[in-house]
Amino acid sequence: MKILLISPTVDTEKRTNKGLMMPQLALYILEGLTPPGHEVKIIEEEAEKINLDQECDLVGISCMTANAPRAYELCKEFKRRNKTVVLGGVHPTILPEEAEQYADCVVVGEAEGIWETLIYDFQNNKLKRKYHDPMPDLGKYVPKYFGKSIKNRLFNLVPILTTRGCPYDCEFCCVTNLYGKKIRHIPIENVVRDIQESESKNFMFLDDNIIGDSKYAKALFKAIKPLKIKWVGQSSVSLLVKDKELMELAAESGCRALFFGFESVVEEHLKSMRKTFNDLEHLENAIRKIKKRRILIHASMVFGFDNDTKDVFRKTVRFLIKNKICTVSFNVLTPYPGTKIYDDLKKQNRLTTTDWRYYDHNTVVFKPKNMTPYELQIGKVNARKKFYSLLSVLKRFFGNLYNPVIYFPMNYGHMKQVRVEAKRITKLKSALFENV
Ligand code: B12
Ligand code: SF4
Repeated sequence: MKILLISPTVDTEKRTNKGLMMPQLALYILEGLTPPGHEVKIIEEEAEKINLDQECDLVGISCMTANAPRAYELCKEFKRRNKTVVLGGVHPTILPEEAEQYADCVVVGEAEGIWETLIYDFQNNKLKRKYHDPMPDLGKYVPKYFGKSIKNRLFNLVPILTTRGCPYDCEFCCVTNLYGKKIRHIPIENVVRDIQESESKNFMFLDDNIIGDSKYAKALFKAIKPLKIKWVGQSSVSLLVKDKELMELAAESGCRALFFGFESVVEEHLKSMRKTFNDLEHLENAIRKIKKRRILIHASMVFGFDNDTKDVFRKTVRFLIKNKICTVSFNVLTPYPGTKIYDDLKKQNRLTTTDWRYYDHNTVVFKPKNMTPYELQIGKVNARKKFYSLLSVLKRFFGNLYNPVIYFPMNYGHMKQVRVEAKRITKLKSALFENV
């Protein structure tokens, strides 16, 4: 049987160079779970065009919220060609009833423990409308050998996973809703096996918080240290610096950069968050400690919380430059379905669109409390512009001297993206911001 696995793009007019993208792990997991004897083809539409008429028996599409409209369009096209389509991923998991209107079958949650059964049922004409295993055995997680698909991709980074689930349940995030509050683990020996089999030396751990369970994380770091790899990942800043041994083990095991969700530098807001420090002084101390370990910091910031006023952009950029942060993602608060923020804003009649294409962390889709949607949008673009100005890149370099090989290409990439983003917002102005 021929199986086509697709990650749809958001904008079919735009293509990204595959060399700048990391392989979509979900599709490779599905390939790895596929029983022998089937032919699997993976298409990442952001980088390549899909031939809708190609020969295949089953189409599996993975989507998050922003590419859900395109995923639904693809469902229609393939069904018109008499193909059977299965939808899975973040968005169908949160809104399965919506996804069922377009696909023959919807997978809610994780594919481990389901995909093989689904294929068997399909071959025996018994495909169900919905599959869901609420607690799959993560020991079954088998990413397919990536082979040439990762060669010449972003820094040859291999995506890898060790845990699922997050206890924090932040009001703007759907992860706890997706994977549950309990942190579940992939056996460490499987992680070591996957690292060795990939034949790569560069890895990106996709866990929401690689140190969420510190006992497991310490054992993992000890086990991977002898493999002499370099890795980047996401972690909670407070958990990391509170545990000296953990931080040392992370650095010794090859950690080169960490992605931290700082989210805000507004102290009233920090106080309400459980996953970071509740004042700026502690956060600044933590940054210094992490840098001492020669770990680059990528911070994720979110604008648009109810306690954000118009000076939040200036304050945030000042904090990030002062602390010489390596790179930053500037996001706008996005009320993804399945989050508390979505329910609250919907009740308060503050959503300005439910066109999912715009639910991407980059586009304002609600009425903020202390500014207009356009002020929030342009404030975010300008904050990014300022942070990635040449002067700021040079100033911040002095706090990141230990890894120029990552520092400069990453900052250069963002500098180029700033112009693209400004153009996109000018284009969107009449569609999204004129009447709100
Ligand atoms: C790592 C990550 C990234 C990496 C992706 C690396 C890569 N190429 O693999 C990077 C940093 C590039 C990234 C970028 C973005 N991300 Co991201 N990302 C994540 C993160 C932390 C893990 C995703 C992941 O790969 N997990 C591992 C895989 C194996 O899990 P999975 O995708 O859920 O797949 C499993 C099941 O869902 C299911 N499944 C999935 N697809 C399918 C399909 C079929 C047919 C079937 C049967 C089953 C199935 O089976 C899989 C195995 O069990 C999640 C948070 C999370 N915990 O989910 C956010 C998350 C998915 N990202 C999010 C967002 C918004 C983005 C961006 C839009 C942000 C931005 N503005 O740039 C971009 C979009 C990039 C793009 N073009 O796709 C949001 C999505 C919210 C939403 N409702 O849409 C999340 C949930 C973060 C959050 N807390 O809000 N991301
Ligand atoms: S933002 Fe991070 S810490 Fe908060 S619920 Fe989502 S994954 Fe967990």
